[in-house]
Amino acid sequence: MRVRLLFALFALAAALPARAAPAEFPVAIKGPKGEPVADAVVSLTPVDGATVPPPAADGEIAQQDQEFSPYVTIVQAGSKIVFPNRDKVQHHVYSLSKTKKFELPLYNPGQAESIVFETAGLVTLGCNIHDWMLAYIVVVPTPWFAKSNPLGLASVTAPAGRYRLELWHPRLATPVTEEITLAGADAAKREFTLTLKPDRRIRRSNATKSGGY
Ligand SMILES: [Cu+2]
Repeated sequence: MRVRLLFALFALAAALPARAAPAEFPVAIKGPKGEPVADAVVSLTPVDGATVPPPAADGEIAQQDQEFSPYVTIVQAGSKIVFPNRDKVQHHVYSLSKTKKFELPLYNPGQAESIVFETAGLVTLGCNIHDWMLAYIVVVPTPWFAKSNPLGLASVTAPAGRYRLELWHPRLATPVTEEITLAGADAAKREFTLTLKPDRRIRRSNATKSGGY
């Protein structure tokens, strides 16, 4: 009886139309002069009530050569990020952002603490010892996101549905938001031209680069 019920369920599942396979949504991000923009974050959050799978992978932000690597990290809310210190010097990683406040004081070479980011939002990382160290974590409520490469290209692979597209960049004054529909087939490449603020990152002098703490 039980076996027969199982067969019936399998038959039913096979007869149901399968949800369209995920398709690519490619974007090209440009600056005001048409130059490619790297490190832009594209995320697609369902607005049609579609279920979102839980985070699949942890993130990693290393401290290496007295810099954070990578500069921009995107994770789904609920994800864990590991912070390995690959330097021979101490760091003091901190965030004062309301999305997630934390600090890793007296953070020794070889340490690799991890922190869970429960809430969607922006987290700005700094180091109390090395002023120039700066990185961003964009926590998004969706597993469908991508970061633009040095050619300004990114591609999000997501199932068919209706989404709120959000575009963020460290130098973007206001995030770009719009609603889009993915039909279940690879979409045509969308181009976004962003108005960017000047890069205000602290320049690191050669003296501090070769020195250690
Ligand atoms: Cu540091």
